[in-house]
Amino acid sequence: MRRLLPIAWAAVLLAALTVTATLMAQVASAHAARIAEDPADNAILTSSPSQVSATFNERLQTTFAAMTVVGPDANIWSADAPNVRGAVVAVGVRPLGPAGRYTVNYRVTSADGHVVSGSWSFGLTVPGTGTPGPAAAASDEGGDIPTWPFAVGAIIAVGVGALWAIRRRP
Ligand SMILES: [Cu+2]
Repeated sequence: MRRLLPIAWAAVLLAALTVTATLMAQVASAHAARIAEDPADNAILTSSPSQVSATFNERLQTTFAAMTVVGPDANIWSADAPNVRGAVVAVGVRPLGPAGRYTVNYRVTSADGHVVSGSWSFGLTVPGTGTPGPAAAASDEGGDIPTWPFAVGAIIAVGVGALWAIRRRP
């Protein structure tokens, strides 16, 4: 029993530290938050916008911004490089093509250096006559770093610690 307790406590401490680190990572990633977008999330359009833009709650760094528009055909429909002005990041859009869902993916750097990424989408109901850019790479399809591996890691740490303590029981 003398050996069992410290091991169990070590496992609990490790799990608590992991959960804390995960929560802190989420707070940090929430620094520059998107507060508006154009076209709006889930907007239904009948014609192509000339550009798409996202507005954040704080000014962004003008370098290292990425923004793409990926169409229902998995091709890129944005044109050129994104433009950052203050708290707004925008990118030009080609005349659109097939009707369907277009997803805007972005990755920007807030003034304090934190990288923020995300996406939103809008629908086009009337097909356009435009031609697409290149096929989107998997990385253009967006998504944030998932936090579930940290939670799984914490559960495994507790499980291994408990198992080890039980096996050492005389
Ligand atoms: Cu920050």
